[in-house]
Amino acid sequence: MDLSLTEEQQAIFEMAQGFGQEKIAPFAREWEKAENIPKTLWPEVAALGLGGIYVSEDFGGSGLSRLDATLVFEALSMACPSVAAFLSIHNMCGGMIDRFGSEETKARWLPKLCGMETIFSYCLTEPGSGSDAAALKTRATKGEDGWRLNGTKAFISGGGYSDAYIVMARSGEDGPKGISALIVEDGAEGLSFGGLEDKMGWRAQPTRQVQLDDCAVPLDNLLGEEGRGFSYAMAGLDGGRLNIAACALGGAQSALDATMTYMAERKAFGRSIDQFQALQFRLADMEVKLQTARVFLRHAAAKYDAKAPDASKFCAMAKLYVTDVCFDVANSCLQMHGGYGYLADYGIEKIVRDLRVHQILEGTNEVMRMIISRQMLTD
Ligand code: FAD
Ligand code: 2MC
Repeated sequence: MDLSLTEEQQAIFEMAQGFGQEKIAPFAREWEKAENIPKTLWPEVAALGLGGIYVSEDFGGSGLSRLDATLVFEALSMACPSVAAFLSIHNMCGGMIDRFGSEETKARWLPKLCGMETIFSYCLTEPGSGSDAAALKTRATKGEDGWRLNGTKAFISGGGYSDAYIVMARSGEDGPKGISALIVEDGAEGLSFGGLEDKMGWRAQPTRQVQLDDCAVPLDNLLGEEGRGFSYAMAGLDGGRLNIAACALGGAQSALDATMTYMAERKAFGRSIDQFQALQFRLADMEVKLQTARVFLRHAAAKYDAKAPDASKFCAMAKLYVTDVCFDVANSCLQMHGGYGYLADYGIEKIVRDLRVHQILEGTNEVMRMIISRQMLTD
């Protein structure tokens, strides 16, 4: 399989990288302090076609591949993993609507999603169920005049900030087959939010509980078919995991780039620290880690694009491998900065804090091992 980038893909990467360096990087720390990404950013993101990267062009998307999307998220994440990852969740929702929505659903939601007039969040996790997502308890009851939703979603990225939420809720029996996916608009009767979570990283984007108290949702806000919501949620996460891995890669690459510059300037024992072979070997190890992570991620994305039967397993493997390796690289970069790595001004500690959660969310890396080993034992 040839994984070298085409000219067009190279241009996509450079466009996203340039945008990130100009419009995100200079403000990343300010937004982290404010715990808010200004909404004025999103129309600019949408103007570049990044609001619906793999949504079909018929509905206002860019119609790009998942491999292309990994390039976008790697490049944007070099400016700020938290902002890039927030956009990746919105895009995951766009992919789910594009793939599973009826023509009416797509026509209703996708143009505004792609234009980022409607920012989407994804609500699967609950206070009592994270890894065991199919045990969710939020109830969706269908009446003649619409759905009523009752329950609480935990850790929602964009909770209280986004304009719409894809909520996985139980409309039927226990287990995965009793779950439906519904679109809940901000302002819906019975929708409220918990307080802002005080997090280690990903601080620029708000995380809150989403509370549904007899929340009124129109009948036609059902995504796809009743009872299929869990499969839609899992399918969404296959691609989401590629994106989350790509965001880890961009963060780690920017940490390594900054470390190379720093090592050439910092002196100890009469020479710049990049002259010590022990540290040169660490650089070599980090380069190998990032290059293998990149190739493996793009291979998994190509599998997804080709609809390969083992694509889910490869998405899980890429998420596990890339996020672990990238956290290690970022952490090593901090070490090679000495005490300065621990100071916010050098930018490395933020990357370490941001990347840590990539090993936890969109399925913990233990859950990734579960998906991989189950598939191995089935094959
Ligand atoms: P638990 O499921 O309670 O797991 C606890 C520990 O046990 C973990 O180490 C886990 O790997 C391990 N474990 C559990 N089961 C097994 C097993 N069978 N074998 C081995 N180990 C196991 N969710 C959303 O739906 N939408 C969002 O937008 C969202 N954003 C998030 C943003 C942040 C900053 C964070 C921290 C989380 C977010 N999440 C979101 C939730 C995230 O997906 C969950 O935290 C994650 O899936 C883990 O669930 P849990 O926290 O309940 O951990
Ligand atoms: N694509 C499509 N369908 C899938 C699928 C996939 N990748 N994976 C599973 N399914 C279907 C599966 O086919 C089955 O349907 P059917 O019986 O019709 O064949 C159904 O879903 C149930 O599958 P399982 O039997 O594998 O379900 P199980 O309860 O054992 O759970 C597990 C599987 C552990 C993989 C899942 O619960 C999981 O991924 N947990 C982690 C949760 C998670 O990733 N949360 C992330 C929240 S979002 C977030 O963190 C953000 C930051 C946005």
